[in-house]
Amino acid sequence: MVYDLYYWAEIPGRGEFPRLVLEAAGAPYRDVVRLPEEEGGGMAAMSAFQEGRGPHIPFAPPFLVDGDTVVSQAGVIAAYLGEKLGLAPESEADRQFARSIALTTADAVAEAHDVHHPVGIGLYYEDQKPEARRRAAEFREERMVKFLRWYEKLIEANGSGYLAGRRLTYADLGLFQLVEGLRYAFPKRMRVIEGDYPGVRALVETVRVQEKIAAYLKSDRRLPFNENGIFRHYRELDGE
Ligand SMILES: N[C@@H](CCC(=O)N[C@@H](CS)C(=O)NCC(=O)O)C(=O)O
Repeated sequence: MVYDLYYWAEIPGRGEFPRLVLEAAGAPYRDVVRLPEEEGGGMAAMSAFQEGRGPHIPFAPPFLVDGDTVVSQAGVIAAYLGEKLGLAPESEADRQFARSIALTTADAVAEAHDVHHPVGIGLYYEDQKPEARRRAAEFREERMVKFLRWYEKLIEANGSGYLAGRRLTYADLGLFQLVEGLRYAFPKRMRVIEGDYPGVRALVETVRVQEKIAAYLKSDRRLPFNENGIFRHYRELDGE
């Protein structure tokens, strides 16, 4: 079974959360929008799906199509794939909690996005710069620390080096992507605070060297962060 992942072709964005799970598991998948139209890809394929093929119509990308099953919401897709592909914890309690972690990571991602778009997602960054500066200060000082401290506490309490259970899961892959995104968007701030979270740092490195992830990160399937995406680096929004 080949999974179909639908997401914007030019940014890693939220599509990267399910994509990392597919890559870490070595699962066969198509990044549909990145394919040529002659092969059933391109933006037309994504629009057609959102307009035409009910009853399960996703509100926004990313979404995954697995036969008759359609799943949207980055954290939910990551959980769905992780549970199917052996990248979820074993016990029921840990499996449930891993889902909570993935959705909390999605919240953190949304907040990182809202730093550069605090007034409206349909407006240009240039039209909301003063508000973005205010939002960025609060995000850097309060929210980044609160999220990272929570992940650190989870790793400490769990005792295995992972966020939930005793093996690498989609929740860990999500933390990897969040930390990489924060490092890209807020390099100065991350340099100052990262050292306070040694468990998080170690887990990010564990993910980076996982065999399939290491190969993926070197491939051209891995898109760099950029200023059209969720994690954007604007010098004026970063600070120690
Ligand atoms: N909560 C959703 C958010 C989805 C979302 O906002 N997707 C963006 C791209 S990252 C989009 O294309 N949104 C279109 C829209 O909201 O109209 C998730 O985590 O997947």
